[in-house]
Amino acid sequence: MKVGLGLYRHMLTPDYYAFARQAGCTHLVVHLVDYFKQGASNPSNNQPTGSKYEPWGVAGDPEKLWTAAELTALRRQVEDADLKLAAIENLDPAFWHDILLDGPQRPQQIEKVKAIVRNLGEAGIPVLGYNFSVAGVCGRVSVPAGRGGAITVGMDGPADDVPVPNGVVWNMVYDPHAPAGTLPSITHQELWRRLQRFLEEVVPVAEQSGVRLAAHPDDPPMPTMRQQPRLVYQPSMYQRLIDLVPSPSNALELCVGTIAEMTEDDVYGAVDRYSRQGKIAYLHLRNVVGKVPHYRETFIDEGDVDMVRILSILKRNDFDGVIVPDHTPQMSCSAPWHAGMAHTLGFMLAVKAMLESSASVPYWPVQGGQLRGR
Ligand SMILES: [Mn+2]
Repeated sequence: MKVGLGLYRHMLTPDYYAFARQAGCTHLVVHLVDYFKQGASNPSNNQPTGSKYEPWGVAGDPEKLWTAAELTALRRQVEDADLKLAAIENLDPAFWHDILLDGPQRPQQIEKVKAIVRNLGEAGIPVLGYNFSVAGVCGRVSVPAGRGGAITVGMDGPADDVPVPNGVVWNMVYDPHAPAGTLPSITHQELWRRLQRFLEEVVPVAEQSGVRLAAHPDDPPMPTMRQQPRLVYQPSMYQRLIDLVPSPSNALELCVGTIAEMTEDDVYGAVDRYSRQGKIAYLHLRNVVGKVPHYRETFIDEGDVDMVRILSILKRNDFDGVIVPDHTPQMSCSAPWHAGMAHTLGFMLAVKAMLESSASVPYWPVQGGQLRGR
């Protein structure tokens, strides 16, 4: 397993690359979507702006696709900093809103997504993370409920079912001039139909390009949010997604925290099952207390999830991909994001070192995800 760091667009600078190297990372996962309202400055905690139902920001320019030249330059910049570019995370709603919404521009937008996938392949970037979600990440609150009073996010009961306004998808504004009103609700069946069409059209291009599409589950994993269905809100739904279009290029951006928030199954079984199938393109690591709709995100070394057990399972199944910290609670200092990431990375590196150091691991999972010696 490889340890990486996720960087947002405004963080693609020598200082952030140096921070990643200093914290022990070998890989980066990069977000090219601007969640920060295209502002000149960004909050020191580097959390996407927007509140419970306020969009994160305005989507990008639909005509400015991420080109092979731009992506190649980015990969070289990252490699010049002695890191490897493991993945691009998330598609800009400007490129694919009508794929999610089954709108009139869908045919052109499918071609745009195919072009981006080809560009990634040409640039030598092996993975494209995506989140097939209409409402996106929303409905959570930030509260000082973390260890030591750290501000953290979570849910305290079901969110109000505030519908998604026209012109918004995936919690970003793609059409500021959309007529007043809200998106009609669709069924789960219809959302899966849209995903299937998307995969059937894009996965073959991904195969040809040497790129893996990697699906993030719905965060928070409620059956519906904002009167829209969620796609992957139980661990088994990942299997349904994989089986829709069997291909090495139809893979997962497995988010341990989100899966731990789900009400069914257990997170260890899910990590075991999907890593054994070789389906995890890369992994988000974070800890959590509780399950939807009552949970909060925690620091990596506390919470419900035994992270040593998670990483042991991955090691046993020869997972060779990249693991990045997901979000962390905000640490009280002038650089909450850096402090949270350094803390999480230190923990990850320690467990990795322990698993790789010798045969005398304190406990070791046997087949089936069960542990002995506990
Ligand atoms: Mn995640």
